[in-house]
Amino acid sequence: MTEWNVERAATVLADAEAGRTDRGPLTDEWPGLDLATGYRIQDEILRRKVEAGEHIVGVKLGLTSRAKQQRMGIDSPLTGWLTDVMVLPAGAPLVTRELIHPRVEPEIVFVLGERLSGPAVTAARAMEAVSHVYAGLEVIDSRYTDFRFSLPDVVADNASASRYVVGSVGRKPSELDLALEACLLEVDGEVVDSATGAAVQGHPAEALALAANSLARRGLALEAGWLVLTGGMTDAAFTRPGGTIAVHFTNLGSVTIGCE
Ligand code: OOG
Ligand code: MG
Repeated sequence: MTEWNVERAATVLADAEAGRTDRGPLTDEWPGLDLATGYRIQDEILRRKVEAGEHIVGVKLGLTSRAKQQRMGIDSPLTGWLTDVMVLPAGAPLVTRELIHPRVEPEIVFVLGERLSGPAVTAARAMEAVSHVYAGLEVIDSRYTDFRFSLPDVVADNASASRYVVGSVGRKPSELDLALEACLLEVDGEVVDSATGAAVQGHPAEALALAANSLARRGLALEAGWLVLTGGMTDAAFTRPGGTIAVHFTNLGSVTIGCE
């Protein structure tokens, strides 16, 4: 049997993404896969994408809310990379056949006005680095069958990152109480879930600080101009061709994805 290593795992996951096929979690075959190695696999997949011409545009957090942690059965937040090809422009359809089994979740999105580098970043310091806040919908598409994975698996798989849409209403952080900022998640015009920003680590700024501090442990920082998706506020909604998923925020406007 072939030995597992970072390169092989990166190839397997990159092939699954490119070929729109799901597979069992790496840890079924590689029980020794640990969190640090998971991040090395994530970084190797990113390195190959950048080599192929993609640009890093930011970072996503995952599993920052109880709703997400309970659904996925993992209680540790994690980070993944966002590149320019993952952007779904506002109004563009989500072509479900281009993906494996996409799900959509509402998120609060930060744009950084300055570099934010850990360790010891506090929520207050993190907010100082934010230039604008937006509504977002993230499309996650685990490369693992039925979204079944352990923490090192989902880290290796870039936190199931696939696509994201950013709303058109940008607010200065000082204009909002983000813990109280509410969202309604609608599927086909029906409200299926709701949350406030407090669902995300008590305040999305805590999630941003967590990302900065977690990256610092790998010698990395959040760069000026980057987007940060702070994590699903509610459970993710399933997509279907012909369906519509929308989120409506109190002050951040609405974002809609039509699926085909
Ligand atoms: C992992 C990615 C989680 C979030 O916002 O919590 C995530 C998954 O649920 O597949 O993006
Ligand atoms: Mg997410």
